[in-house]
Amino acid sequence: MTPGTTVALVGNPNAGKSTIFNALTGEHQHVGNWPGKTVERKEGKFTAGGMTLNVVDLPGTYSLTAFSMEEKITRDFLLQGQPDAVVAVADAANLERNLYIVVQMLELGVPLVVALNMADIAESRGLKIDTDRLAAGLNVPVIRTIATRGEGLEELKQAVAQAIQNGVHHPHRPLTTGVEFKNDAPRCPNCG
Ligand SMILES: Nc1nc2c(ncn2[C@@H]2O[C@H](COP(=O)(O)OP(=O)(O)OP(=O)(O)O)[C@@H](O)[C@H]2O)c(=O)[nH]1
Ligand SMILES: [Mg+2]
Repeated sequence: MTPGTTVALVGNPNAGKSTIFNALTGEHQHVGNWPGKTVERKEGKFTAGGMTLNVVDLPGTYSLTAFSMEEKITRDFLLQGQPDAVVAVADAANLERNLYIVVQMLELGVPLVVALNMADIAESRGLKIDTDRLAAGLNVPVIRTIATRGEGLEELKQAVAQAIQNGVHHPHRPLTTGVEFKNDAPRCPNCG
């Protein structure tokens, strides 16, 4: 891993992580394999808020329970405290199912931004998601994105840069996993 600040893209399979990854990194990406695994590892760079950030496109996962090889890779990467921030990519058209991994990301205690992707599909089905209310409920920024059209990606970049600068402002209590994750992210005063 290149030294510096690393952002991990996490979310259910098909939520749009790789589309966001490609849009963020453009030409600045490297594709390899996870050590000893046949699963593709994509890493790249983008700039936001005057910072150059490494970004890793993690394999799709429904939870940190790690049943599949993809989930195990994602879990190990997160548990080893590698990312300085996480973008949880959620499919807005299947929000309830997608929120489970988002909640698990809250428990990591790392700066977190939610990309509420596939907004076009959700809206074409008549779903109206109040992103402000969701953000207030989760206590993390929620950005509406349509990754295939590049919509919301500038806002997403800004939110990631801001989240890294602000440190953690959400609960660190393990709600679903019972596991305390270790990382060096600055803690917010309310969390202790
Ligand atoms: N309509 C629409 N399609 C999208 C959007 N974002 C991604 N897609 C499409 O959804 C499909 C899945 O996107 P990917 O980026 O491959 O999803 P992923 O999360 O990387 O999937 P895995 O790597 O399998 O976990 C692709 O066909 C994308 O073109 C979006 O905002 N709107
Ligand atoms: Mg992908």
